[in-house]
Amino acid sequence: MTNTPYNEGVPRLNNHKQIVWDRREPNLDSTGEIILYDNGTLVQITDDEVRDAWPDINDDGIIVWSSFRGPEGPFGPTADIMMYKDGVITQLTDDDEYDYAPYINNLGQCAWSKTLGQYSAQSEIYWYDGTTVKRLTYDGEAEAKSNQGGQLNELGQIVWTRYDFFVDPWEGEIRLYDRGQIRTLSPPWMFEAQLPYINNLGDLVWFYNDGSDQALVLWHGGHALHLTHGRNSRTNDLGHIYFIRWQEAGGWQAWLYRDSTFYQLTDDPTWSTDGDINNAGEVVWLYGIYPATDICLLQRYSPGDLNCDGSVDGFDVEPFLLALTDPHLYGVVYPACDAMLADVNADNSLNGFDIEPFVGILLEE
Ligand SMILES: [Ca+2]
Ligand SMILES: [Ca+2]
Ligand SMILES: [Ca+2]
Ligand SMILES: [Ca+2]
Repeated sequence: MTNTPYNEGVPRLNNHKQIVWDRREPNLDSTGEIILYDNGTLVQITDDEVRDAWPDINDDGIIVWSSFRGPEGPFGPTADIMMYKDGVITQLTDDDEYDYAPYINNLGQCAWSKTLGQYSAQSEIYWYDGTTVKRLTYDGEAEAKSNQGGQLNELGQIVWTRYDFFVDPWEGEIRLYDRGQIRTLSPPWMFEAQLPYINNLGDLVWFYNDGSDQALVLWHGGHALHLTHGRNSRTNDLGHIYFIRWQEAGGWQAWLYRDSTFYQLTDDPTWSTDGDINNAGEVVWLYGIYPATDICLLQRYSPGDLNCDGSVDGFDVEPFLLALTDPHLYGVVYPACDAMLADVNADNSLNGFDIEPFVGILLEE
């Protein structure tokens, strides 16, 4: 996606292959701008002297991020949550605390963390219901727990990590807000459980420290299932999971779990780290070692692109008919493609019902 001298930040991806990230001059923390990749074009959303960081985007193209525009705090300028919608930037928070790392769902609701400056180890989850900003957690100054990484799905469920940095070693647990109640999902023996992500089925992924490595957990149907070694996972609504794993040769590498199979996406000395996955099975991630980082995108051919040349047009008619009538022969003729790209109506079978929607795509072109 990029090959620049800039320090590109962690990318986030929506279901329309729009991607956002923050871009900084190498080794210069005081600035940063929000970049949007939209249908082949890079758009710079912000242009000011403050640092803009950690953007997220929903399917309506609404972008949220942290802007370090507030009064000076113990760690430099404090941050507020910004929202970009229909070309207009508005501010969701306006105070002298650190509001950081917002997430936005397709209902336009957001969740993020607010660090309470005077007690810098204390942070609480805040969320925006589309109209007003609300505080979700409050552990109090005496407790001073650190609630971080708030993220929410379209069922009104919010997840985050509740850290305790006042014990040594520190502890972390996975918290879920659901229908007015907050509970802990990770059992006490799951040491340093952190970074939960919930999809629109109510399934979660997170990881914990199992003593020798980082163990990836899938929470499904009220049960925690140990998946593999890895961390920093995200899942789409089909249960596909992006995660990273440390390997002796090469360091951090990108992995994909899809339909009960693990795929290693990268295998080279350049690190692949945090990323995102959408419902088309496309993946973006950060590639490189700070500050020389770039963005990678794993694209997929779209339904109807039966000759796998990146577009759906008249050249796809013949291979489409071959895929319908003889998928085996299709696989011989087009070994690098997939006959299931002819499943245009997405019902997992190849038959006459795919013809009309296929013609529909051709007429749109
Ligand atoms: Ca800026
Ligand atoms: Ca603030
Ligand atoms: Ca094609
Ligand atoms: Ca079909």
